Amino acid sequence: RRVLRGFNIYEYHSFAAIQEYIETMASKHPELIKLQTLGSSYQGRKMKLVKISQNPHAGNPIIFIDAGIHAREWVAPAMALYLIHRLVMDPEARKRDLRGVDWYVLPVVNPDGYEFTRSSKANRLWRKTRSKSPISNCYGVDGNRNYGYQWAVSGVSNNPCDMETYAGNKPFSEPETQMVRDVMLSNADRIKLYVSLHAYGQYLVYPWGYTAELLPKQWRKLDSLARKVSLAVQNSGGQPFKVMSAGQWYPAAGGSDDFAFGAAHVPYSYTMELTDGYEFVFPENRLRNTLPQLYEGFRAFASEIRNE
Ligand code: ING
Ligand code: ZN
Repeated sequence: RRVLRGFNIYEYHSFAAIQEYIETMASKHPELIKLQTLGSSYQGRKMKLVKISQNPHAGNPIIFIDAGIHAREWVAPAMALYLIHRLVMDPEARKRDLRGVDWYVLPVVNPDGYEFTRSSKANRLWRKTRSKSPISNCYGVDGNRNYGYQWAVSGVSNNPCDMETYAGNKPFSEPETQMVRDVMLSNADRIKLYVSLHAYGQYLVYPWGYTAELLPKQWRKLDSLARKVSLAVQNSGGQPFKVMSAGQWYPAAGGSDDFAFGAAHVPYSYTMELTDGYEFVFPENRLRNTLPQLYEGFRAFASEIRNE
């Protein structure tokens, strides 16, 4: 299904095309979409938060979704964009899923890395940001080890040349993670649910990530909401999620979900690892089947958050 001048929502797009899609959607639906410019990435790409609401003055609970903190996980930005598409273009979804909740979506947290994985001369499997290390000749920080809650206590590398889990030289060293932090902190009283979209493995995990210890009181609520979401995806023909705490899967500190829960006090905070069976390079021709199945999970999230 083609929307907005030939933009196919079931394809992977450049960051520039994603920005143009968002701008066009916002200008065609000003009653529903407000864009907030958060700042610029390390290389100067403008980051825009997409705020979707039927009544921005109602003070509704906010569902905050981000995607693409890891450059190679292209299915995550594709899902974030599909969310925007459905919430705005599908009259059923608009009526049902925007009732009593506002959606804030940041589709590409790491645009510099994303563009790096798209350029033919570079590395399709790059994960990190693209900032130059001040203490070596290497590039990039793992954005999902850079958040300032229990920073670097487990599951990180201190080596700027590590390709996977370099935590940065301090918490929030990266402009990209600073921007997400500021969205969380400036809306902390209203954000009821935070979901960070990643790939791969079809996991839906909740804090803590920095330790394998379970949250004493809250883990059951986080677990049971995740299982409802998993069931909704399964009922629409998708794969169920493996549900657990992130640290039980593998402990790693400095993740965005730990910061949302621990520092911004977001009561429901998750990392969602989309798709299973294709690792990081999820085939473009499977998006048409997979994104609508996953959407049913977000619909389930919304109906539970609304009734909280
Ligand atoms: N996985 C996540 C990562 O950042 C994760 C898993 C989630 C770790 C939350 C810690 C906290 O390593 C991928 N695929 O990026
Ligand atoms: Zn990831």
